[in-house]
Amino acid sequence: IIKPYSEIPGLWKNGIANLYNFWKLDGFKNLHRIMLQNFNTFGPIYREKVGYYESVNIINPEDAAILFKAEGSYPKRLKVEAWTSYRDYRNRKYGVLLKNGPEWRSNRVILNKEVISPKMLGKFVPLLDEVGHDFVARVHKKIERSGQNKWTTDLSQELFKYALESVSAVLYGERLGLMLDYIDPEVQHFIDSITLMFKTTSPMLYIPPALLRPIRAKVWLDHVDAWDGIFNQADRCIQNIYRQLRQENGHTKKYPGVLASLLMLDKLSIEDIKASVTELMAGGVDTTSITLLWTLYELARHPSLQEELRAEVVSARQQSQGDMVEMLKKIPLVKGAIKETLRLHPVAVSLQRYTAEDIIIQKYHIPEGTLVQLGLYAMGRNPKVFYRPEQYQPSRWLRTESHYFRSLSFGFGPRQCIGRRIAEAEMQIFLIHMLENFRVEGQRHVNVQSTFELILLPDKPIILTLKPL
Ligand code: HEM
Ligand code: 2DC
Repeated sequence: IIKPYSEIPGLWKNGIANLYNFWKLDGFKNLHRIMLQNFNTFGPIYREKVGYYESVNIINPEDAAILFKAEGSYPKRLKVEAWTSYRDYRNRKYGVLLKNGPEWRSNRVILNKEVISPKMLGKFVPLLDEVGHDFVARVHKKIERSGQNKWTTDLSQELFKYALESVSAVLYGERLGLMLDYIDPEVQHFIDSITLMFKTTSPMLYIPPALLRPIRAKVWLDHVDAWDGIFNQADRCIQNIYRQLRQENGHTKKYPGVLASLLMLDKLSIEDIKASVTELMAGGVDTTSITLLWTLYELARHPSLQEELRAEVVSARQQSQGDMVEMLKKIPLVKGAIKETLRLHPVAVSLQRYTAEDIIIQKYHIPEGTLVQLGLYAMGRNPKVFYRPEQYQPSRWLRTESHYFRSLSFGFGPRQCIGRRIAEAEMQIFLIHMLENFRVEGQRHVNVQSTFELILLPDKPIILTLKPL
């Protein structure tokens, strides 16, 4: 028996009252915990309306499968109005992140070949490996300078720089030089702008920018400043490559990076290229760096697991004799660790799609065009989905435990994270180098949780100690 849409449990009748309650619970920071609680109250499907944001929420992998099978040829996520409003306000084009429909698809197909195709890995890996080496050298120097044969610090700033250096190396085929002691204040401003951009986005998920802009609300003004900082720096990098390309006008053998490849390919307009490359550059900083920070945090808490990973890396190094692409095929446990980090500490609290056809989930009818969210954070911590979910266990991803629609940290299908291959290679290479050089230790009894600032972030600084092996 199929029940009608209107019978889905949940609080969806008064968006404004719900927004008020949400705000009282400090919901802007606790979205992931509120979702978890809602699943506990209402079961595996609930309907919700907060402010003007209305959705149906699901948690089971089997239901996720139904949702993604109904995403159609132009999969569409929740529209983040703060981001589109900024572009409309400044008259800038949308990149793949924000485009929809056939235009999204045609841009995405061209970008896929340059960014996410497995063929590109061979080009990216040497660039990323160099950044990994430089990071290790930098940590050794910090350890030496400390005079204590160890370095105790909050690594987040260092990881932001590592991530930006890595994604820039791939996009521009050039180094920014962020592993050096002096760092350009403009680049620091870019990094700070990304964090501010995410932070100011979350309130505007529930209160439309169209209301905030005319009253010159602080979040809107800060948000505009943040994107201005992002676009200014990206424009500088892009101009730089564009100029070089016109001067050289010949082809060097070296891989020139994603941007130059796209310009030479000449299939997308320059404005479209700029828009997407800016998104890639901005999307490539906080995401991977925070995931690496969480991974180091988990490895510090699990010393014997850390040794197991180190043994895997050492043996992979021997077997591949310096060929990094080969080496990346021999580290299943390191890959499991990254998946496990993202299960417990996902970047995205949810995945969403507007359904392209009517579907039935948990016996409820859901009409075409409904915004359905899979609670990724809640799913990762659900004992019905993952055996002993509270345990950090990379080996669960090697075993026969079912993986069916459980590994979704980068999303799913043609609209999944376009930075996925870059992110994975960058994170694997980072962990390889760190495990080969340092032992990571943490502070005892400090329990770090997530806070929602559009992406999920650690709610307090993570202090780690790095010791040379
Ligand atoms: C989209 C996660 C790193 C750029 C997404 C989505 C998720 C995600 C969940 C939405 C996918 C969907 O709706 O199915 C992550 C995680 C990362 C990461 C967990 C690292 C740990 C990156 C990096 C870049 C990037 C390094 C850039 C180089 C993007 C872009 C989109 C996206 C541009 C939108 C793609 C589209 O709409 O076609 N990411 N991401 N991400 N990500 Fe990532
Ligand atoms: C945030 O309720 C919670 O990868 C909302 O690299 C629903 C929602 C919609 C879109 C999601 C966002 C959440 C989290 C951050 C994501 C974003 C799509 C892409 C973005 C997942 C789950 C991210 C971090 C991109 C960012 C690119 C950058 C240029 C802004």
